[in-house]
Amino acid sequence: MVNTTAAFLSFFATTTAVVDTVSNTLFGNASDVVTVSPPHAISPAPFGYKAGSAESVSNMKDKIKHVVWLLLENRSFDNILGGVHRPGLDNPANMGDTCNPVDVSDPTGQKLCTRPRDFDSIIHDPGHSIASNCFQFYGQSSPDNAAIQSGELVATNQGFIEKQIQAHVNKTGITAERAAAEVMGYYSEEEVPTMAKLVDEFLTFNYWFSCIPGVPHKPQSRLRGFRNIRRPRQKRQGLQYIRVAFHEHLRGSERARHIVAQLRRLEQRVWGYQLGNLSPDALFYSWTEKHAKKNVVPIENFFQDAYLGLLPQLSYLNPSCCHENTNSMHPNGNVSYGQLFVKQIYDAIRQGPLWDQTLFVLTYDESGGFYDHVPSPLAVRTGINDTYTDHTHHYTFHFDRYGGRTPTWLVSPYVPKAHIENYGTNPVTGNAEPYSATSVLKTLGLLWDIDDFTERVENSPSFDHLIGPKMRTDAPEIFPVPKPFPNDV
Ligand SMILES: *[C@@H]1O[C@H](CO)[C@@H](O)[C@H](O)[C@H]1NC(C)=O
Ligand SMILES: *[C@@H]1O[C@H](CO)[C@@H](O)[C@H](O)[C@H]1NC(C)=O
Ligand SMILES: *[C@@H]1O[C@H](CO)[C@@H](O)[C@H](O)[C@H]1NC(C)=O
Ligand SMILES: *[C@@H]1O[C@H](CO)[C@@H](O)[C@H](O)[C@H]1NC(C)=O
Ligand SMILES: CC(=O)N[C@H]1CO[C@H](CO)[C@@H](O)[C@@H]1O
Repeated sequence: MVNTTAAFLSFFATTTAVVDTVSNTLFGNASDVVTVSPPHAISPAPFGYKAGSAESVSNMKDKIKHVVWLLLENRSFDNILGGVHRPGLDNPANMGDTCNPVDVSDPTGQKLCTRPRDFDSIIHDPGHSIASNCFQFYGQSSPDNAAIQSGELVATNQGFIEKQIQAHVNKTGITAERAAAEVMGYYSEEEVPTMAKLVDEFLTFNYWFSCIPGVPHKPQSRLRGFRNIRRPRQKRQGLQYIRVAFHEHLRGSERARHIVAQLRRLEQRVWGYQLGNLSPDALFYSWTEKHAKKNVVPIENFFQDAYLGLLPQLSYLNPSCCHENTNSMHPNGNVSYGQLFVKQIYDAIRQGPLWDQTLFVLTYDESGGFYDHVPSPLAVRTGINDTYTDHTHHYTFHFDRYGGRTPTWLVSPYVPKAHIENYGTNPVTGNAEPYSATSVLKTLGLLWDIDDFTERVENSPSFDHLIGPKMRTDAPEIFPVPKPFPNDV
């Protein structure tokens, strides 16, 4: 098992003040940039509840009867919220712009920096396999795992530009500057009004990391349709563990039967929407296909049930994904389309009769190869024998560190207005621990008496204590309509 104390110490070591003087920037004047991440401390409890305590859980059980979980795709915190000026956000708007070298082996050479860029649609999908993420974080595709765990090798997030150049410049003929702008750029406040509104009105997590760095499978498999692909066992580690319950590989075990039985008690229903040959995430596993297919319904049922007050306990919403005209924000999907989807979901819950009993959780599955200035910390290993090997790069990943930082929100009349949440509390060690998708599972477990799925979930901070005792009555009735915007040329 990972020694979590060492893990956190090494993380702190990577995030203390780093002064990066840049003389050779191609765009922006991000010279003399100072990257200072705030200390990653446990946020004070806004209502005085201790996370996971009987009092806090009982309050949450009293207030929250329905959870709506929307998982957008493949964007980093800095990419989406980089230009949003609100106190407390650990982003370029507050901390200053930061840079990456064009060539990681030449750190004193040319650098390009973060700055607002207009890309409603990113056409050149950044690399986000495990090996790509290794390169982006450590400047090498096969970093020394032992050195990472001991703290000798720390993530510096310097390889994003070079990775994007490698992936797209020769292939498409775009300039290196353009490739850099795609991964280093962020949206201006005017371009992400829906996301800024969420920050102003509800609760934003500053340090929410994806469960694993990258995707342990070939992205191409998605294009061939997941249903016919034998899923790598490791896939379950990185994404929403809720899928684990339906995972065929677990079906034989006693523990799995127990978990599935518990979930079925919840009459769980999952909404998805089918686009082209892609099936909704919820149908990735043949267990769902065989036993719970009726629970996967078109997205219009969600709007109907939200407005009519018919929501089930858990709604898991699948946006459309991964190419033009889709709304998950995954490249090439337009950010404005994704924002409109978020607005529609908010409005439906807000206007419906269950608003005062509902918690809307908005997360991204991973950071998708977009730059973020906050290095990803080490994490409790998911299971003693869990590994994934990338044979091309001769790298074996042990599921013992988090992936990129992603934006995440809690939306409910019971969360504090305009609250920025930093670190939570690891329920096993009592130490500061970043939030992750496993925090959703931990919290749902407390809400509905479901066992922890894995050791990672056991060690994940819950967010029950962020649900207050009193309902807010001034939450906006509807959200503003976002606008499409042109791409930078
Ligand atoms: C950068 O600074 C130089 C000199 O101060 C100025 O001439 C130039 O316009 C600036 N560039 C940008 C993009 O702000
Ligand atoms: C791109 O092409 C140039 C010129 O042929 C070559 O030197 C370079 O290695 C190529 N880069 C990549 C990432 O393939
Ligand atoms: C891990 O793998 C070893 C060697 O194959 C095996 O003996 C052990 O039972 C496994 N442990 C778990 C928890 O699966
Ligand atoms: C998405 O945004 C881009 C950039 O503004 C635009 O060119 C494109 O037409 C939009 N729509 C689609 C379907 O990609
Ligand atoms: C974590 C994750 O898997 N995210 C998605 C990022 O994008 C690729 C496709 O490019 C998807 O396969 C992933 O599901």
